[in-house]
Amino acid sequence: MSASPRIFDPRLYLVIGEADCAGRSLGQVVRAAVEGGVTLVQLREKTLSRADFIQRARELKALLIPAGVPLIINDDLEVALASGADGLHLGQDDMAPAKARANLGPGAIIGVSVGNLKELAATNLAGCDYVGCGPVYATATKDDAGAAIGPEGLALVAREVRETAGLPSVAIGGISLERLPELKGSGAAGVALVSAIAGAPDPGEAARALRRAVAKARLGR
Ligand code: TZP
Ligand code: MG
Repeated sequence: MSASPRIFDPRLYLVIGEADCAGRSLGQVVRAAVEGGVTLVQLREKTLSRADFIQRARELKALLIPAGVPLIINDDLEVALASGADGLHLGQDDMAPAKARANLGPGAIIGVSVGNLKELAATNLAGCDYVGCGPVYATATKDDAGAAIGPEGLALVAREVRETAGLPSVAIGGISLERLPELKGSGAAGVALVSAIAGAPDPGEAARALRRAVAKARLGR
């Protein structure tokens, strides 16, 4: 879809919208976070018109191209198509991953959210590249995130995803620098975060510290 993004690497996955940036601009926060070591960015805007969402996605894509970091769009296939983004992330209430794949083509990065083993069993992963798994911990960022499954629940889902579909899982929900070491041995290929980076006083330093913690916990290894 876009100019040679770096290969899919979910180790430190920033999920972000302007409302998450504590009054700063989205571009400012994402630029700092990418300098700090974020490997993948998802634009998650819940209140914008489609035209404004497309505009913001285009600006973000332009900012990410020089860094070689792919841009994923939350939920909206039309925004993904119109903005030249690298992929789409789908929730349980969104279109099937296979439909997204049919529209976006073989090179797109497509992910789906799964909250627990029961949801996983009911999800058709055909066409997916990764599964977002959580919330691992309670989170104030997403109202309807569902019950926290903890590192043990994450490990169960990640194992099932790997064994049945051969796909990587990315942990999400309430993950912080302090809690990240608890994910060691969970089998997750990376962590997806909103507030621990977007809401941090220094998003670049937060990303840098989280990258080190991801390596220390051997996620994605
Ligand atoms: N999906 C499940 S939990 C969540 C999303 C988008 C929010 C994660 O935000 P935070 O601030 O990292 O807890
Ligand atoms: Mg959704």
